Formats: sequence, structure tokens, C-alpha cells
Amino acid sequence: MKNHKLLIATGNKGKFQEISSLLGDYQFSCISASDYNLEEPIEDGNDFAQNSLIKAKYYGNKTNLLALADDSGLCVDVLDGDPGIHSARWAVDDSTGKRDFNLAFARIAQKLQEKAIDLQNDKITAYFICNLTIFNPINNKYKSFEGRVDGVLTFPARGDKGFGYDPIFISKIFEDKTFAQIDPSKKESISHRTEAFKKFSSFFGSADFADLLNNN
Ligand code: ITT
Repeated sequence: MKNHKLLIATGNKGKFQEISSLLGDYQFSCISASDYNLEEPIEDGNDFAQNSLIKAKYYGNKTNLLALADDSGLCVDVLDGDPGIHSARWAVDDSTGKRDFNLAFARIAQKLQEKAIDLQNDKITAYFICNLTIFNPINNKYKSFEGRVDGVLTFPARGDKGFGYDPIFISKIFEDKTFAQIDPSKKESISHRTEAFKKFSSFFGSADFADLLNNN
């Protein structure tokens, strides 16, 4: 039985779909943050965990609902982990304020070329991080879980599935296909979000989880 209302605290449709799919078999009835007309919170944390907590607290306190937030991004080793927590910002077109991931791909390619990286022949290692935080606004308790998936970047971008940086990322397991070229269920079998979610789901049933849900 779906006995807990859970706000999926994200405005990103790609994330919402993946998180809803991961939560499918569990005890939550999912509500989208997009159903509320809220401004986006300012994500001024120094890492994924801090930003994930900022979002979970913001949306949880605004709606009075148990909230699950996701802060995630792509980290490129040779760029010292960039774009990292700035992954969403690297896709913003300054002239329109809208997101265009082709811009983000071009920005990464340019930074790599400035470091004399050969986009076709060098192995450009990278990883995605996902930090999930669940926050209860009634008792102020929260818990965070982090996942990672390693791979390499490829240029030009390929594929039309997935979202965000998926068209330039190839996980070690799917050797030549980007995350945007494989079936979403295959991405779900290994992704950073799934890794974080596995840790989250192993928390279900624990005394700490019962404590987090306890509003008395
Ligand atoms: P919310 O803050 O509302 O959740 P957002 O898109 O702004 O939405 P982030 O601040 O966490 O989310 O930024 C994460 C960026 O990394 C964003 O541009 C995503 O598209 C990208 N990203 C995260 N997970 C991804 C994945 O699984 N595949 C591809 N890109 C991903």
C-alpha cells in the first residue's frame, strides 16, 4: 500500500521520470514539485550533498510534505571535476536564460581542447554523481545518500533518449553507446541515481527511517 506522500523535489522532468520509476514498487505516493507554483531555491552549497539538502528543505518546508531532492552532475577528471555542481549552469544560454545542452557540450569540448586533449583519440574519463536527500519538514530530520557511475566522454553527442549530459557519456559497461542511446531501463540498471537509490531503499524498514517518518 502507498502510505506515505512523497514530494519529488525537482523541477527537472528527466530526473522526475527516473526517480518515479525507481520508487515504483515502494510505499510512496509521488507528488511532483512542478504541481506547486514555486520559485527555484538558490543552490549555493559547496558540494552535491549541501545542494541536495538545500533543495529538500526548501521544497519540504514550502509544501509541508516529506520531500526527496536530487542534486547531481557530470564531473570530468581532467577539468578538476567541472562542471560538477555547476552542471545545470553550464547549459544555460546567457542570451535567453534557457537551457541548451549543446552549449554545455561545446563548453566542455572547448575546455578540453584548451588542455590539448584530442576529443577523438584521448580517453576522457568522467563520472556522474547523484545525491538524494529525504527531509521531513514536521520534525526537521533528514538523511542523504550518494551514488556514482564512471565512464568516458565522447564527441560529438549521440542519441536522443535520457536527458542532460546523457548524449556525451558512455558508461564503462555499455562500451560504445552513450546513455542517450540505450534503453532507459539499461541506464537505470547502473546509473548514479540508481546507486544512490539503492542506498536509500536499504534504509527503508530501519529504525532510523521510522524515526525520520515519526511526526509525534
Ligand atoms: P533541480 O535542481 O530542480 O532538481 P536541475 O536540473 O537544476 O533540477 P541540478 O541542479 O542537480 O538539477 O543539476 C544537475 C545537472 O546535471 C542538470 O543539468 C542535469 O541535466 C544534469 N544531470 C543530472 N543527472 C543526469 C543524468 O542522469 N543524465 C544526464 N544529465 C544529468
